[in-house]
Amino acid sequence: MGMTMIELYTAATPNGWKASIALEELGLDYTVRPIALSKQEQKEEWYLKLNPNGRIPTIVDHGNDDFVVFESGAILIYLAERTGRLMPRDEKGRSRVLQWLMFQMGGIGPMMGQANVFYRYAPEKIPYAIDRYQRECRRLFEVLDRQLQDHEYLAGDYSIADIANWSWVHTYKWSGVSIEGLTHLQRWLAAIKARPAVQRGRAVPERLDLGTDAQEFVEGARKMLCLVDFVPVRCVASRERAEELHLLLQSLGIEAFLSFDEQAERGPWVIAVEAARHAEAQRLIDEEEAEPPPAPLEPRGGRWSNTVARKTLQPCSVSVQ
Ligand SMILES: N[C@@H](CCC(=O)N[C@@H](CS)C(=O)NCC(=O)O)C(=O)O
Repeated sequence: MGMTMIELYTAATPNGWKASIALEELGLDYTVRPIALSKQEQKEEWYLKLNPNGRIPTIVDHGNDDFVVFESGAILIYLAERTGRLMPRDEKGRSRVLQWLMFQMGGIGPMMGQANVFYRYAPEKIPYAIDRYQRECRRLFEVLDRQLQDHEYLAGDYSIADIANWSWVHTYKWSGVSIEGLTHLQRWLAAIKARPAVQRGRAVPERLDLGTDAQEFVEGARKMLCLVDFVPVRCVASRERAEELHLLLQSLGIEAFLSFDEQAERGPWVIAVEAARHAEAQRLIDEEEAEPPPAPLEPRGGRWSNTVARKTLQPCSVSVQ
């Protein structure tokens, strides 16, 4: 293949690892240009010229007239074809690899990606969406498990199909999906993880330890998804109380979300508000929560209506929506 000097534009995410793992497995000479997803660098004009989709990864092959390839699946095929490795050349063998590669590109990747969005990053926890994507991931994992029952790897020898699927599936915990009982999948996950080239590729652009950097990672992902504007202000035990406070905030023109988090300390109902009005909302909620219940005890509803009236009289805290 002659001199190959590949430039890899990437970030520490499953789609990025597919490219770096393949480059490591193939022993190709490459340089890494990290892309700061949380700063939206992937949407900058110069980068869109390389990758019209504004996502990572992208490669530029300076050993082939500066040829640019975007879409991780296309990058894997390109590298395999350039080197004649990690994918058989015969029609059927090649097709088998492409089938499992497409399975990852059209199934595993999008479903785990959505599971992450709704389970990890969304300010509002929508049980239906979380459940739907996690179930679909589990179903896809079972498909892999069945294939791996009588195949050491997904399609013949170790190939780009294994690299693509492994890069996503090994992050199953982050998506909140169990691999319990999927013994063949577990065996395959461990075997691929043990490969030195996989370990080197997985550490590109830098090692991201989800255990310690989890919060930072979530913040980064939220910024990337433009969800950064909502921050939690209070957890309360009852849904009714959460709804009352939600209503109060809304009546003052403060955008708020309710979410459900079983692990929340004083939860499980979490009230999140737009960051720009966080201090104001916090003060208000602290005041509300400190107030003793009014007497005489009417059914809730009248409970803080006076406060609403009082607050709405202050012109500066009212905004028209
Ligand atoms: N189908 C694309 C998906 C790439 C993709 O979604 N990349 C994510 C990181 S895993 C990304 O760049 N996200 C940035 C954004 O959404 O702006 C591929 O396989 O290359």
